[in-house]
Amino acid sequence: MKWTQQNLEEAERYSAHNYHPLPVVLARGEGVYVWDVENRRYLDMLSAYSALNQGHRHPRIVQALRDQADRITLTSRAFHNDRMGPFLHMLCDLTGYERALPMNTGAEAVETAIKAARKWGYHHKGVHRDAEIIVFEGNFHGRTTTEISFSSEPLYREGFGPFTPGFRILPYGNVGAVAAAINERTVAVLVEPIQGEAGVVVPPEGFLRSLALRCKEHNVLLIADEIQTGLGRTGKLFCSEWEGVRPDIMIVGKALGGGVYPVSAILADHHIMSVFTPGTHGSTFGGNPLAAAVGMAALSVIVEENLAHHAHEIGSWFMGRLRSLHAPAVEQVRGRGLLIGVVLKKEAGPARPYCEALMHRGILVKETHERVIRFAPPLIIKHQQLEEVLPAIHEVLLQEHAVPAH
Ligand code: IF1
Repeated sequence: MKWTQQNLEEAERYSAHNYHPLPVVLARGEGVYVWDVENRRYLDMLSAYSALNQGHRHPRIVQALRDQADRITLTSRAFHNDRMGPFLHMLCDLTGYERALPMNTGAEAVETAIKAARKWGYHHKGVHRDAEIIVFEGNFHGRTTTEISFSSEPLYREGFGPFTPGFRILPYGNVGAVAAAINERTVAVLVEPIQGEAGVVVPPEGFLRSLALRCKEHNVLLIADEIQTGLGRTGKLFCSEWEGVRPDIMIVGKALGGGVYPVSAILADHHIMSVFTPGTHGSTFGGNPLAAAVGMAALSVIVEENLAHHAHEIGSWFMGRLRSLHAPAVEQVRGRGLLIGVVLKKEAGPARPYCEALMHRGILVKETHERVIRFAPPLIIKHQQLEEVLPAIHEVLLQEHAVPAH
């Protein structure tokens, strides 16, 4: 316990307290497993919120990182580098978009999509001023000042104003509300195909499809934030595919960096992407050769190991098993592929103590929105590895964790 304790105290003493992590200090990772400083092993069922779809330290991704580190790592966009072109080529071929704009974090990619949509609105749609973007209650698109401007979560906003105007927040899953809200200044609808942070909220069947139709009808861009749901997580390369939808702008991040480096991008066709001309947007690190080399390896692994299909198969099976536990504390098991939320009943108390109990049994998960336990293991996970932890999950869900009222 000595190392754990020392580390927790150090973090407590020196870090900004903007997180409430589980009290586990990780020192090593491989595949679906991580080890703490006391060398205890855990199954990682969070995967850094889907940034580790390919698992920890995937050999091909780490090799790409090493090889590129031995050549050149950063050039800035003042010069070309020999990795960015091949990376964006691969990304476009794989996704069917004409252009890609590389950034680093998810938050930056969302910002990029917002800027693209606004400029498209002014230059192509003929909106004169005050472009509007429709977003949804419960959304999570990042932490920049603009992104929290349209968050419906007071905790993310309080004390951080003034905010960026130009956003309308509508109920998630309600296309009628969108149709009614679209006006001559509406340039885009920004949507998560499944809301991760809100508690793995799956919208009603047909929502995305009708949304895409409404957007087309009114010449409004559909922007899908697939930072968390993309790259195989929900059983398709992109979650939008489940509804046969091709968004006008696709936002990717997290697993695009293969768990070793931040890599994000927006994808769109030329008629949209062409709003960006030299000097209008950029980033010191976006498209750097190290990121590009890692991005290519990350994509290859997803494709060649057939991770999307695997996530679908194993995810459906695992969700079925979770449901068949019939744990009295559980209200609902929902999700798609390997993005799964176990919603607890009110009387079962908050999800946090369940996560702590799972941690003590060698399973790492994190609560989201009080009452939801999110299960999102790396997509490389095997049937047998999930089978092994089911009894422990069952045991924890059957236990009494509710804090007694006093
Ligand atoms: C944190 C949650 C997940 C995202 C979507 C953009 C971003 C995210 C759909 C921004 C990031 C993260 C951020 C992380 C926790 C995590 C999260 F719990 F907050 F909600 F995944 F579910 N769009 N999500 O999910 O990407 O700038 O972080 O690269 O601690 O805030 P980023």
